[in-house]
Amino acid sequence: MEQQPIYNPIIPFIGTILGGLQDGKMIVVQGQVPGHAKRFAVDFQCGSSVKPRSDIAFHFNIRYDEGTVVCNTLERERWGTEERKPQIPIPTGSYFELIFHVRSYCFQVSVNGSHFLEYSHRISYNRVDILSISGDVHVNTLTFRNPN
Ligand code: 9QG
Repeated sequence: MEQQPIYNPIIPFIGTILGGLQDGKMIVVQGQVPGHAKRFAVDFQCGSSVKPRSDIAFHFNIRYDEGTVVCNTLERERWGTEERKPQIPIPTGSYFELIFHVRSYCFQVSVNGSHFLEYSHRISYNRVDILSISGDVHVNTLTFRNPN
């Protein structure tokens, strides 16, 4: 059974990814970045604990204030080595579609239909059960597509 889309979630958003992640699963985020945006993040988390903080398998963070995208993993409350791509794929003030495609070896991220980056798994994607979205972003629709 496919998870129902989520419309206009309040940000920060934290919600369950029903059935977790599998090779081929896609999470689609459609929204708009406000004109004044400094940063926003999409986090694929292993639980929703605040203290101690849950592991984050994949932190995808667009930093307008630094002109870069930062990707990382939080494990045992520590950030690993950042993978930076010094490019802003979504201008402030614009609508976007971000697709996170789970593959066996990585997360593939595309923006507005174009491949943007890949992030190799550092911790097993099957531990991920929570999606969190925070920072300067409006989300209109969150869609979950299971592999066939
Ligand atoms: O700064 O960098 C990614 O490597 C940290 C940030 C942290 C992450 C991290 O403070 O911020 O972007 O979830 C977090 O803690 C976010 C908001 C070295």
